[in-house]
Amino acid sequence: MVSIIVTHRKWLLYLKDCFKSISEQEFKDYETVLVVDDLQDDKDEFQQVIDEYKDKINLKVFYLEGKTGVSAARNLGMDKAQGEYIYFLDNDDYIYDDVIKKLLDVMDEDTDMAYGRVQGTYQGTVTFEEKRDIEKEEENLEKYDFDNPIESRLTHFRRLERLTVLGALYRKSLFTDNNIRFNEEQYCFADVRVLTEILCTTKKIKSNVNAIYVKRHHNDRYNNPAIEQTPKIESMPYYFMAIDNAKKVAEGHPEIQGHFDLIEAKFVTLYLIKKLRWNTEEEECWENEYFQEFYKRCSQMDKKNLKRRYFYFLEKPVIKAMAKGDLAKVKKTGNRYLAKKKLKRMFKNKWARNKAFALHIFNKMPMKENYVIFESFMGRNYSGQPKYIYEYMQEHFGDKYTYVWSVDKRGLKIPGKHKTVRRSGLRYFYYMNRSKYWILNMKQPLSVPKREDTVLLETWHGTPLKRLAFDLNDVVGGVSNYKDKFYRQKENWDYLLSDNPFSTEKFQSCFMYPKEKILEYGYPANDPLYAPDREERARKIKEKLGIPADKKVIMYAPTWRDDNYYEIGQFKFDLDLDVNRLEKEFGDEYVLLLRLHYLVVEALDMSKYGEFAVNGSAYDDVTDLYLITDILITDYSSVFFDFANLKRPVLYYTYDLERYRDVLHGFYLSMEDDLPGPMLLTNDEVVDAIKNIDQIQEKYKDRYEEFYNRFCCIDDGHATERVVNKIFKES
Ligand code: C2G
Repeated sequence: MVSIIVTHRKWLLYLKDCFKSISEQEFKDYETVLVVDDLQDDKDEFQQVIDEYKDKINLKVFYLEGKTGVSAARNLGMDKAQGEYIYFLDNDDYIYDDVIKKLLDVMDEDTDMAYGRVQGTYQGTVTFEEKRDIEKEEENLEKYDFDNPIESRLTHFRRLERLTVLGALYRKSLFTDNNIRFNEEQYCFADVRVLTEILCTTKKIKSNVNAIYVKRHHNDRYNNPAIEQTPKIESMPYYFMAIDNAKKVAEGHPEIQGHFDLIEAKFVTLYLIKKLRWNTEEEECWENEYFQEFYKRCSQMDKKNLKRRYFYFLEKPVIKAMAKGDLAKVKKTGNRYLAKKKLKRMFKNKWARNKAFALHIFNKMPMKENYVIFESFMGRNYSGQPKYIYEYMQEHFGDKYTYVWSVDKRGLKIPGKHKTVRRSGLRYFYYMNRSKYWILNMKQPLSVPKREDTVLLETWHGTPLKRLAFDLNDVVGGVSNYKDKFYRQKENWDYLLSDNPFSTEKFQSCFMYPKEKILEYGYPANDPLYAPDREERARKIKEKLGIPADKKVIMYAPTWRDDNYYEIGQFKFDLDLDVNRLEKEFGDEYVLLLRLHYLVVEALDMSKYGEFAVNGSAYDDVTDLYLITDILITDYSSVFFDFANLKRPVLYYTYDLERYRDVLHGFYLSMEDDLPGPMLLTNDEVVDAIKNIDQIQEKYKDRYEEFYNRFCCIDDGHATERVVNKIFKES
């Protein structure tokens, strides 16, 4: 029998995935030993999960008493395990259905340990499962050295946190006969000594690289940190303890001991020198006790070991200086090494090159108090709140300010006296550095250093329906360090604009942003929706788009799908709406304006449709399109919050509701109860709804009113004025 030892403290959501993966094992002769350490989930919900899986996975539950920590929990798990083999599985991870079978396949009488592969993911179960076949093929199996377990399990890794007991099946007697246990004082890096001990004790090791253990890297170190995300400064005592203990058990194995020297030396050149360079008052320990500790360690090191691979010639002087305890020299040699790395990056990467110019030259030039830089949707459009703030300033302040627009392509038509800079170009870095004001509607790039005196107004671009940033469990289709980056970006926002009390509330959690810095002033981009001359504006816009004055307009404005992309940030879109059918039904009375999301790079093939369909995707400003729209069809896009200011009908074409809600995003509102229009799942329903639009308006009258009062309560045509007065008059 195999005992699968799971330790749990919190995150029921993950535990369910973990249990599910156990229940799906092909090999059935197992027990699941769950050790609960200081339960932090809701007790009833936890019990429900236990009840659900009790029989399915032969579950035995034990509570850790008088102790805490994963080491103690695993020790208790081993004491309780009745199987001949044990397999450790963390509650937030999961395994493929063939793992236990595959590992047992390679185990024979002489084998004490069979290890598979630990594969990291930032994704949730569902999306990961979908991708796993592709990833399996792409994995480079050659990098695993199967004949040399010490090499492939231990010395292959240069960072201590990579040394893990996970992903392997062990004969239980290996632990009991040799009294191998986890050190209960070791909060982090507890695996290091145990793994070293195992490898020094037995050579009877096999592997099956297709037995895959999926390790979830937590994408939110602020709200949901994994042990491996313990801040370095706090984990250092455990770091030293783990290395010392591992070296002790590796007596008689100089190659293993030498490897730990290498790990320490690498820590100095990869991490410590950066800390010494940008030393802050709160982190003085790097220059004091941790420097002393590494001095002691480096002075005792056998330097010959460092000749091993992965150690570059500019790293050696750093370690030499470290061995002498010469702080000034460590800093000097360390800076030289960092400079070399930076130079290398600069050659490869334009952003890094421009950033260096910014830091060393532009940053030292005086700030221009009257420079304002604007950017909408990362330079893609002349639109949104930045556009209206700019136009208001042009009108009221004229030449008092110098206006700069950051654009990602030439040809954006921007009226008024201004400069344009190409986003990511050198001039962009120059103006970003010298301008006192940044007015943006999306996140700013972190590679552009923001000065202390810069005022960054983050206007954002919509009331959130879909969950955002820190309120998302999984970030599908985003970069793996999305939340880390987001955290640093929002820390630099001086103000965040909000359109209504609902947004103010949500922004506090999803952006982890303080209420005091949120300006609940309404959206400048919605001002034209209240303009007295809006009919006249609408007439001109229709003319510009070639839409006959006597035709009414249906706009289809869907959002993007996180899982449908060419590459990150370059999204595809499959048009599910039956345009030809709509033309047949409504061609006499309406035109259909197709407006894809700005992140979608797909160009619609308009030649397939007649004059009925008008391409609105390349049109800069969606506010203009609202003005000419009689019926809006959308899905999960925040466009309807803004459009509702016009009190015109909205339909929701939500053909993929379940996937969008349950897998990709999740919502802040109930789509069923809160929306001011019906959800439609098929083209038939869309056609019907348009035919009966008057009845629908009547049916949704009260709900629309409620919706309007909740989300459009601040917009009144004067939001821009409020924002400009706050940002520019006050400062
Ligand atoms: N937008 C547009 N055309 C579309 C969809 C969106 O012009 N077909 C613009 C609108 O200005 C809209 C904004 O993009 O208000 C945000 O659109 P969403 O579809 O809601 O997508 P997203 O960029 O994910 O923003 O708080 C809001 C969220 O950030 C959502």
